[in-house]
Amino acid sequence: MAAEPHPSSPVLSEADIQHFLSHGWVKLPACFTREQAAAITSSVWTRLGMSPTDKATWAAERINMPWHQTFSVAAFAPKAWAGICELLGGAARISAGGSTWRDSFIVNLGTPAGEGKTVPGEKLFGWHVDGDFFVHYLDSPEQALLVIPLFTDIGPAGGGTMLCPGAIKRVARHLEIHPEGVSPRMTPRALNPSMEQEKTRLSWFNELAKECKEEGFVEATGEVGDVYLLHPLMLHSASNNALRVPRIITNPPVSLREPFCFDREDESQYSVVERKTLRELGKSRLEGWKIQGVRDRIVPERVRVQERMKREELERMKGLQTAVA
Ligand SMILES: O=C(O)CCC(=O)C(=O)O
Ligand SMILES: [Fe+2]
Repeated sequence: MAAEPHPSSPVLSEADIQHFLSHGWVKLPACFTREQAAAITSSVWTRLGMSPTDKATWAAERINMPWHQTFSVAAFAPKAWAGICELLGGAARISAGGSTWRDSFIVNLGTPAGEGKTVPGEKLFGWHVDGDFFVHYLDSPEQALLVIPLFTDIGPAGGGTMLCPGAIKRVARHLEIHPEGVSPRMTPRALNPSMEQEKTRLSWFNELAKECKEEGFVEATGEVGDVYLLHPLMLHSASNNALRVPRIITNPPVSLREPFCFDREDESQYSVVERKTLRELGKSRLEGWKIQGVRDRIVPERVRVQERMKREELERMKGLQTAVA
């Protein structure tokens, strides 16, 4: 099944595309309304078992919630869907799952100790590239774009995702020289042949972010309805929520029907994301580059954790319904 059709009129200006090619990200404002956001997030606090107005109930700093519902991006946020298609070379290249979003919210509540404290990018320890569920190659289709829809307003130091655009070239180069595949934490296959989830922290990524300090970090701030579209190799990290205004986003993956291609006869067929990858590698074409491993899936620990969380959330929602009835 193909994804939703490609919208006819472009939403990305030439300046947006140039911005993506230079920085690896673009922000599309006002892709959905506050009313839409309010409706889709209406049960978040019941699901969490916390109160938005009582910080004493905020039992965790950040929560990656499980999902209950999926909804069409084209219907919910047509502008975002158009932008996604334009960066990836058209809807026909996107697999069906990539045209839906889920209510798997990522909530950042901050901590009492972190309140009022600004933590710069090089001091964060959560740096990573998304895609904990597959063996990574330069052309991996599983996570073709990183999308961040904002379901709350996010001010500076308000826990917005921190981006590290300078790292894209280093991640791309690492993948180019490891066609045998690397783990989601970038360990070459020879050092982790079974590709099992590594217990080690995100040290490869965290060191990389420190190296990129001079190039600077970008905080994904904005208003409800804004949507960030990021290159799939964009290093990013959760940040400290100094404001302690609850921050809610999601990270819906977009996957492709076929891997990215960096060896196209017809240059006009490169997607914007492919052009950015090539640009970061300083090449116009990767002639003959091929993966030398299997495109394996990995089941991350996250899945088991979220299954348990989902059962707990359903219990809380049932409890609420009983109380109301
Ligand atoms: O919470 C954030 O700002 C980032 C979350 C994230 O990158 C992830 O869950 O993969
Ligand atoms: Fe992430």
